[in-house]
Amino acid sequence: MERRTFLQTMGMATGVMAGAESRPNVVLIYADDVGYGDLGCYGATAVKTPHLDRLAGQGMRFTDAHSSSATCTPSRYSMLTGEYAWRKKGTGVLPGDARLILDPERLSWPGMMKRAGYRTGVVGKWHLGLGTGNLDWNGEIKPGPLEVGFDSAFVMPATGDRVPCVYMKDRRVVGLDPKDPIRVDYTKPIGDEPTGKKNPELLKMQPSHGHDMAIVNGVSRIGYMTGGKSALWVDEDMAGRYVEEGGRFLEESKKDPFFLYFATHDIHVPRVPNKRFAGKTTMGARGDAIAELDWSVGQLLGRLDKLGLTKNTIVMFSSDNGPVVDDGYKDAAVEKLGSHRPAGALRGGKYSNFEGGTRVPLLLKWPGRVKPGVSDALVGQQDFFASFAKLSGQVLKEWEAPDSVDVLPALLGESKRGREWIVEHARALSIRKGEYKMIEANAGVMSNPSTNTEMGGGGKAQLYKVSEDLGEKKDLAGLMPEKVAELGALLGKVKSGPVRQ
Ligand code: NG6
Ligand code: CA
Repeated sequence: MERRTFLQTMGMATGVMAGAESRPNVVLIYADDVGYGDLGCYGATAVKTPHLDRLAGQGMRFTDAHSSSATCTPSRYSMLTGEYAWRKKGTGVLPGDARLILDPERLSWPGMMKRAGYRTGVVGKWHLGLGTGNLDWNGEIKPGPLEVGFDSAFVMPATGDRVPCVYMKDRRVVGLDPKDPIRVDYTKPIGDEPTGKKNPELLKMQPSHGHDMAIVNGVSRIGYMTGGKSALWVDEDMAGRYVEEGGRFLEESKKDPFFLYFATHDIHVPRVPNKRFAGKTTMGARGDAIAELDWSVGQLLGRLDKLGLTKNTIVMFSSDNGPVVDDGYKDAAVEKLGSHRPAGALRGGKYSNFEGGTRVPLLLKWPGRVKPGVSDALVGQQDFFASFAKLSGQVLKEWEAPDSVDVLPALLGESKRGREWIVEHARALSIRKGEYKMIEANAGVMSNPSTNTEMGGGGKAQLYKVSEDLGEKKDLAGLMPEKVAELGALLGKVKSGPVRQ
């Protein structure tokens, strides 16, 4: 059965377009842990982001765009599958030795783009698991990115703070010497290798919480690993390496329509920017990582210009979850934060049920088609799937991308209307509809002292009128029980299965 969306029923969907216009190149620059207030174009003044600000000035800037979740793995899962991650067990933040959580049998966003004739590539952070369990890092690694719709991949398996600290190209670890095999263990130290816990004297940056296991490049990580010495990454070179690999993909793909999912490590911990950026902002390592991220964006935009591809390439920028200042290393981000507000006017940040958890920057530029502007439309990253399916004339089956809404007219700035409602996912689920947001009753804490995050936990449902109270200061649940019940009923329905809009 074909699906009809709310917008189609309303006669508002954009028609399928002919010629090159229907298959523009697509580059998604997906940053890590960048908050709603972290970029100049979203009000930051303490750190400069000229390239991102230029991107914003040349395209659409969204004020109510959301990652599906307040952490990385579930956001990426939802974006690539078009299905809310909280529907599926095992989609929380993954260890570096987790098995692949995407189902190769199901159509993914890149798989759909491929079907539409695109060359697809991923560069950067993966964090969606690899293999089927008990992975041997020294052999062919699959299933992985290539099995779920990417034609090429240059990725780090999980995160910068999780072992193994190596890059993978397609199905192999890059630069591995077979005589020095990699072993990974997330349960116990391997042999008597030094660890952050035992050997703090070997570290160039101390952990503040967690992150006291294997030491790689003077930084202790989550998980234990040995071997693979010739393959270990150098954190200071990571952004440059991704830019180089992203550029290579663009160069190799310039004749096809292409889709590049460019997932930066910046500005996640450990924040170890290149010496060109280290110490160059007033905000410590976190500010320096923002500057490095902005540089990466500039490099990719420059590359598109050089290849003559700018006009018919959609470049999007967004983040996988809200901001966090201390995420486990003593990198002076807290001390040097000054008056900078990573989540802008929002409450909470990464991990939080409040808007700071999932409301993130979203920029979209397409010089050949989209007029610059600012949009308040409610959109989610899980909507890219259905929206780009529409743009490239792909018809999705009822069960494909079940939680993805075609918001193409909003993304292209042709309609002010995006979704009607959205579910936000952190420790608890919240639902936003119209002017209100309801956070369901949950067993979570009100604040997390290690990351200093307002989590929004609590045993009773909370209700905020976000249209007026963006900072979610005034809980109206007691005053408006009927609104709580109405939103609770909708959330209940969505929990029991996808609800079209
Ligand atoms: C947490 C880590 C944090 C970060 C996060 C995942 C500790 C104490 N904290 O468990 O540092 O890695 O997981 O971040 O280990 S994410 O952006 O990939 O979701
Ligand atoms: Ca993240």
